[in-house]
Amino acid sequence: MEDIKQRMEELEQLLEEANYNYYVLDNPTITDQEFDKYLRELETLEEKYPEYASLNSPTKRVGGMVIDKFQKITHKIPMLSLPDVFNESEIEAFDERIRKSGFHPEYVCELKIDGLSVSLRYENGIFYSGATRGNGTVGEDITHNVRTIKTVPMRIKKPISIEVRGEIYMAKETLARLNAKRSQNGQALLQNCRNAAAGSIRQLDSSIAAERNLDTWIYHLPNPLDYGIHTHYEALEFMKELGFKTNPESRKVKDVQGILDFIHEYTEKRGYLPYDIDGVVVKVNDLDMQRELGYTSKYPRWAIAYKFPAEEVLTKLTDIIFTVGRTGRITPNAVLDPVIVMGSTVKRATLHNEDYILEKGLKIGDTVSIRKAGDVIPEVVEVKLERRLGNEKDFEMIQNCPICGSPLKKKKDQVDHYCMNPNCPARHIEGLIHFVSRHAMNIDGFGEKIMEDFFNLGFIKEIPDIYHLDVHKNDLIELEGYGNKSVDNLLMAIEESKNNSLERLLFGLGIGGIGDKTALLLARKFQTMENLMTKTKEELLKIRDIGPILAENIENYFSNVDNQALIHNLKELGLNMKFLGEELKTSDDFTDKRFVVTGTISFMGRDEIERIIESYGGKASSSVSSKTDVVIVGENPGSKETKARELQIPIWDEEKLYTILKELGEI
Ligand code: 3B8
Repeated sequence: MEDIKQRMEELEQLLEEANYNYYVLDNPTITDQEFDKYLRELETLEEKYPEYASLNSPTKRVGGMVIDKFQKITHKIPMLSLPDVFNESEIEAFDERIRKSGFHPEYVCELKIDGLSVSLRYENGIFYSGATRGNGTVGEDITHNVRTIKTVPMRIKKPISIEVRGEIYMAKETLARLNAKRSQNGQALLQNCRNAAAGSIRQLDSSIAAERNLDTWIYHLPNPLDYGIHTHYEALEFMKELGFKTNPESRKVKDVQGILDFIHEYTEKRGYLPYDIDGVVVKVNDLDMQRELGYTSKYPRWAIAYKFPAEEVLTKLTDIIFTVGRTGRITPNAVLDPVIVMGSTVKRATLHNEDYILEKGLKIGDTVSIRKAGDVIPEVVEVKLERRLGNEKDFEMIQNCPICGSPLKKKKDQVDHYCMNPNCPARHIEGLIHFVSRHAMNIDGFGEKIMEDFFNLGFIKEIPDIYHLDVHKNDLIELEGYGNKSVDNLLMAIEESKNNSLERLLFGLGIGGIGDKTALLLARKFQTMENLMTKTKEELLKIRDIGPILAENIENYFSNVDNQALIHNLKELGLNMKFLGEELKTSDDFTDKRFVVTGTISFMGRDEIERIIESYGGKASSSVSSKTDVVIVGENPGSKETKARELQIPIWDEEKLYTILKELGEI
């Protein structure tokens, strides 16, 4: 036993060391195969001997721990933020203030990482907790997620107790990859690296943080005196020696000129760094000096954060076009001569509403400055009046819906205009979004926003247009946010959806009252679209679970010539019109009966039992009523059994269920 415990400790150390060399030093010492081999050996041992498994084992870095809420952690030393400055004169004022106190400071310049601050605590060299800044006094316990960050050591090189602080961030490339995936799935894009990192850390399930490949830069030691350290720069070196990832760009400078040089250098280099920075942090290097300068109620007096100005680029506003949302809301959009802002091409920017345009005084043909709000969403900052030539056109708000032509209304005290026509084709969007949605045709990568874009661009007006989208392929690739690859994936998903089983199409058509369950029932019962289309109300009513309203809706839908044409059209386009799912088995015991399963069945899980019931055309529900045919009762059944007895509903015990399943060959 001692041997095993020892081997497990050895493996932990070996893997942790390999992790450090790979992620922090960027200098792998063993191959991936070796790493996996050791990791698997440790996993196997941990499964067999959970009593020896360490909470900070390298196996825990893949996540899997789920908490139900964030606990609070009180910071022993408050976790403050830095005062922002925006120009050279404010930096000079900072230096002057310090010199006036009689000091001759040396400074350390650091990159200001755009992430979220974290405090890490270690007890006797072992990782103990991770906490957010919170309000500076009390933060949130994010230990489970921090453990998944590969550059956070689970044991440091000295067996000491220590707190260090730094920034959790997401690399630019990681964000790009994550957003590409989100765009394919129709999810909203994450605005910037900071939001992405913060969102990942705020997850209760640590598997999500683990997948997000977060990283750290450690830059602050709250208790330097405990370790006999006298300058901030030494503190950085000390933390690096302990195994933390400290930023290699940090530099000692002698004076304001040194600070300005550093700022200019990184204003240039910023775009080439693999992570986002939003400025430069300047700290007094000498720790005695820091202590004497002290703190205000909010900030240290010995450090400032210089923030880079947002990059602004000039371009021409060539037009203002209007789009209609799902709710009928009208949005004006700036059409711009394409320009590159912070690394990507901008051709459009939202102008929000009429008032926004009037406030900015925009005319068509104006030269405007563009920047990216939150570094992602393009925004028109202002018009360059000095560039006006006199031939610019006044902006005029439209009075009619660009889609249906009906008059627009502005609701009282609101800024937005709406198309009020409930039959406006813009409202079709809702039906189109439903058609591609998960439980309907399940077209991966086709979210609400994408449908709105395609609709407004006129690429998709009716359901069949979805299957003609390939003719717009080149236009799509040109659009912001849709790369070559994501367009290919989308077109492929659309093509694949043609093979869906009938029930998905049936549900997707949006026939009143037909949910996914009813669609499945109908598809299974009638097998083909053709067969279903010719059924009368009376024939439909014979099916259990189809009432008079549903039967009428179905009959009405299929007797409408437009709908018949739509289905014909879809068939021509190659959509499958047959039921492809599993055939129902039948059994006198299960078919067409309603069941409630309650209590614990010793030989099978409830989900499995319900699945079997449904595979015979029975129905499993959760509450007992007079409509229930059978209640299956396991151990500790509770009130459902009592109710069944009150209502005199037949009860099956474990044995009875077992016998029936055995006879049917299900076990
Ligand atoms: C003291 C020192 C706050 C910070 C600090 O890259 C303090 O040092 C702080 F009260 O917020 N974002 C950095 C960064 C942030 C801080 C810091 N150093 N490099 C950053």
